[in-house]
Amino acid sequence: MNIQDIKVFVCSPGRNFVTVKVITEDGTYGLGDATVNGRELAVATYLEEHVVPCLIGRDAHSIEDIWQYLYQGVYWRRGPITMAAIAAIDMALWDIKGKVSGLPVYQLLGGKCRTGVNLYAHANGENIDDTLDKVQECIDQGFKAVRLQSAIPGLSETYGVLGDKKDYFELQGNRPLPPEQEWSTAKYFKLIPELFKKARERFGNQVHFLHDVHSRLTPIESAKLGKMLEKYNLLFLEDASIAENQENYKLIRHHTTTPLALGETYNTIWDCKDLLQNQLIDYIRVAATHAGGITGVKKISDFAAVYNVRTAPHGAPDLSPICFAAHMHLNISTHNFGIQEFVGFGNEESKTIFKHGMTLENGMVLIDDAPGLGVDFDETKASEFPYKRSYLPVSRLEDGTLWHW
Ligand code: CS2
Ligand code: MG
Repeated sequence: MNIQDIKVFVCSPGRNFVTVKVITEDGTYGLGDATVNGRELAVATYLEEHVVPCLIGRDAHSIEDIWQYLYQGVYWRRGPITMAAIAAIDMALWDIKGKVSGLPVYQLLGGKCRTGVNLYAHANGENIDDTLDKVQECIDQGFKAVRLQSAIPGLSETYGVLGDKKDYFELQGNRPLPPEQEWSTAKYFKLIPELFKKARERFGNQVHFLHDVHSRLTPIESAKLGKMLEKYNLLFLEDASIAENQENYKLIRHHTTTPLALGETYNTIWDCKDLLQNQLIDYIRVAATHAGGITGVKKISDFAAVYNVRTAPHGAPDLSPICFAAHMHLNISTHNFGIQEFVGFGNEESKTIFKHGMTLENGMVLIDDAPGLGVDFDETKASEFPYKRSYLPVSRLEDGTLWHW
């Protein structure tokens, strides 16, 4: 069943998404997500200019060979742009294989290991009490795990806090240039232990707590924070320090038993191999869109299983419902799945474009048995929301030093 055409769509229903549609000679098509937040056109061009011409006429069933062809067959390997392009093609080919076989992709991956996919929700507050009120809202909605992020007194904006925006789509908006945000580790350290102390006092152990440091601490600072939070028994502390140097996590691991999660910025197994085989983390957070698709994530997940590391796929609003669906098929069929980040199925505009049968029930996502990934994409609707350049923020210390956002 040969590939006849491949289309790339960039739309912006509140935020940009890059969607790939692979069409076979008999008209069967598959969908993939290639969204790299803030670099969308780089991926779209990579696909249209360098990948699509090489795939026309190839057998759509040859998923592994096409993956290797696009990965090993290219001299300039790895990186977010290349791997997102491979990811989108890979997701689309799995979608096609499911549709042709009449099976949901999870059946092709080994079938169900669980009834549904456990989630963690986001509680983002302007201060500690506001954050705890948001935790209560998540509990009321049935979530059993909640990530807490709070504004930091003395800092105008910080990662993960919505401020006066109603959702992440509005927060990301279409920033003409990267907004600059201030960071102070000292001010952060004053707040975070107090946040989790108050959270445990108010909620006891009824829910799991998580926190995303977003790579802002040096390893010894991460170790210190991990130690300070041990008594609050987090499910995991995410991106405790920058991900590029896997050695950082030897130092952090040496000092604290707070479980560690990392990996949303990783693109290949090579980025996390040392972390996994040395058991320096407890959860690997690679996303299908950023780590080479279903094929790429499966390779990493199986390697992680050897070292008792569970998966906790990235689930931010810049991953489209197609990526989220790919995660559901992976999560329900991966034995060492841990937990899935969940920020909703998108805003009202994006729901008119991306159609799916996934449902939210009691803090879990349930997927239906539609063949393939179970998501559809309305090209006409998508064209009503044209691309708008947008940037992620840049972070600086109070003295102006450029820092990790
Ligand atoms: C965050 C992301 O969800 C998370 O864990 O780290 O929201 C991240 O900031 C975005 O995906 C960046 O585009
Ligand atoms: Mg994160």
